[in-house]
Amino acid sequence: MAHSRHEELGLTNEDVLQMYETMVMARRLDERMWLLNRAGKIPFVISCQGQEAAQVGAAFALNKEKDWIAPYYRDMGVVLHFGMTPRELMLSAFAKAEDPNSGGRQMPGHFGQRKNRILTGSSPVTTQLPHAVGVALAAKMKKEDFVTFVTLGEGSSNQGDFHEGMNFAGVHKLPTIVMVENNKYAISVPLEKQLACENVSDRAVGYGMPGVTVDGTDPLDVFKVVKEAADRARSGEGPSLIEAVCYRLTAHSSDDDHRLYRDAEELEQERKLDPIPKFSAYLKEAGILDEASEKELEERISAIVNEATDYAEKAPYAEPEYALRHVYKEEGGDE
Ligand SMILES: Cc1ncc(C[n+]2csc(CCOP(=O)(O)OP(=O)(O)O)c2C)c(N)n1
Ligand SMILES: [Mg+2]
Repeated sequence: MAHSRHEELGLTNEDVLQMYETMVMARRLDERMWLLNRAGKIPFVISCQGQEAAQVGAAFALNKEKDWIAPYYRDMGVVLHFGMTPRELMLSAFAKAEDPNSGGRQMPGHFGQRKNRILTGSSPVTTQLPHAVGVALAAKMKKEDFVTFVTLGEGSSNQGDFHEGMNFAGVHKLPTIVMVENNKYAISVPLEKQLACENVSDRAVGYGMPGVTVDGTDPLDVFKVVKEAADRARSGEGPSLIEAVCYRLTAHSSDDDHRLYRDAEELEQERKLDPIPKFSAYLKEAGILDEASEKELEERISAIVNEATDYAEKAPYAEPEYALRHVYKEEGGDE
């Protein structure tokens, strides 16, 4: 019997089921966050919907015990795979003291968790790229075998930090992987008003690194190219640029009304490429998933999302004095 695509990539049936489960977990958490926002319970949502395949496919190609990641605000799929829990994501959405990213100070989506090697990021887009490149420089100087993985949106690839980070990584052949999640919009600005070249990946040549455009609605395609980039990085061949083409299925954020700049028809067309039903169909065709096991998976995830929501809703806010922690050096403190 011919091998399935995932077997050709060295992935087992359990691996791809795990991929799917992480994608669905990200989607269901995200959907719950919108409900909580519209119910007035959480202040802000910035979605991963439509980008889960790119995120989870890429994360699976990394070594989550060793590699350092610098995710951007939509990367719920990436941080879930690296070990951030649904409960922790909900604590962040509710801005509670136990939020691992910032103790409830930051907006959601500003991931940062040392124990899972998730670099903390800040709000100016693309600032995470030079940071990831700097950590890759550390890997090279210390002769350690980890790579760094950084993501951003296509609009953010026009920001100066992109050029500076990419150039430095290229010149010094650093072990870093840059993945642009091209969701075709930067808030209200469509792709054709963002770039004069055809693909974001066309820019790689200017930095002396390979650039590849991949279907970001297919986790296996993304896994393949990120794996190749990770192998290159680990063997000293330097950085890679990957453009994962996907689509933003929600408004930019819970504060945006996308009906003002995007037609319903376009959204309907793009919904047909929704990575979740697409990967479910692949798994069913490969005989790995069926109606019954899919229902069981959805119920399991739903219970986890419910538990995470209840826990985070009941959790305490930070004490007001906490606002000063990590800002000034504390007597006797180590931070
Ligand atoms: C330096 C900077 N300029 C502007 C903003 C405001 N801003 C936040 S997200 C965003 C759009 C980014 O679009 P893109 O990079 O395509 O990412 P997407 O949101 O589509 O995933 C902008 C302009 C910012 N955070 N930082
Ligand atoms: Mg975009």
